[in-house]
Parts: sequence; C-alpha cells; structure tokens
Amino acid sequence: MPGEQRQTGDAVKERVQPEKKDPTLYKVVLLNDDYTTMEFVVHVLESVFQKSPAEAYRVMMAVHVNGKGVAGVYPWEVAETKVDVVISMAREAGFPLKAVTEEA
Ligand code: TYC
Repeated sequence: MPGEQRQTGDAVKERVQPEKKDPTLYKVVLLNDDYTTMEFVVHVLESVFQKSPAEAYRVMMAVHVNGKGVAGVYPWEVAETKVDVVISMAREAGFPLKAVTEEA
C-alpha cells in the first residue's frame, strides 16, 4: 500500500553483510578396533563419506595403522548425523566400529 512504508530516517537498518552462519567445523573421526572388517569400513567411507574406492581404502588403512583417522569435515549437525549413521550401520551389521566428532 502506498504511504505504508515510513521514511523516518533511522528505522531502516541496512544489512551490509549476510547473516553469519556458525563457521565451526567438526571432524568425523573413525576409531580402529580388532573386529570390524576392513571391507565394512571401506563400504562406510564410500557410502557415508562419498570417498572413491582408492581414497576409502587409504583412509581405512590409516585408521587401522594409526588408531584413528578423519573420514570428513562438516558443520556440526552434518557431522553428528554422519556419526549416528555410521554407528547404526555398524551395529546393524554386528560390528563395534566407533566414530566420534572432534572440533576441526
Ligand atoms: N583393524 C580392523 C581389522 O584389522 C580394520 C579396521 C579399520 C577397523 C578401521 C576399524 O575404523 C576401523 N579388521
């Protein structure tokens, strides 16, 4: 409606920058264990973390050798959801695989 927008001079607050999203990123870290198969970990890395077969194998071996390794880095909600998906898949398949988030 014409005349409805008041031009008081101080009522208009210009937004010079778009609202900032939380910039904090979180690593999803896979932990080694003696019972989860290498094949299953590779499958998780390919299906949940969109790794190529070669990269999935590389990350799985890094976890196997070093005890833990980064599967991916994401905003908090995405990282937490990926951990939940990994744990659900592992328990469903009968494996004790663990995944945790760490601040990146
Ligand atoms: N250490 C396991 C084995 O020898 C393989 C494995 C790799 C398990 C990575 C968990 O996050 C893991 N079968």
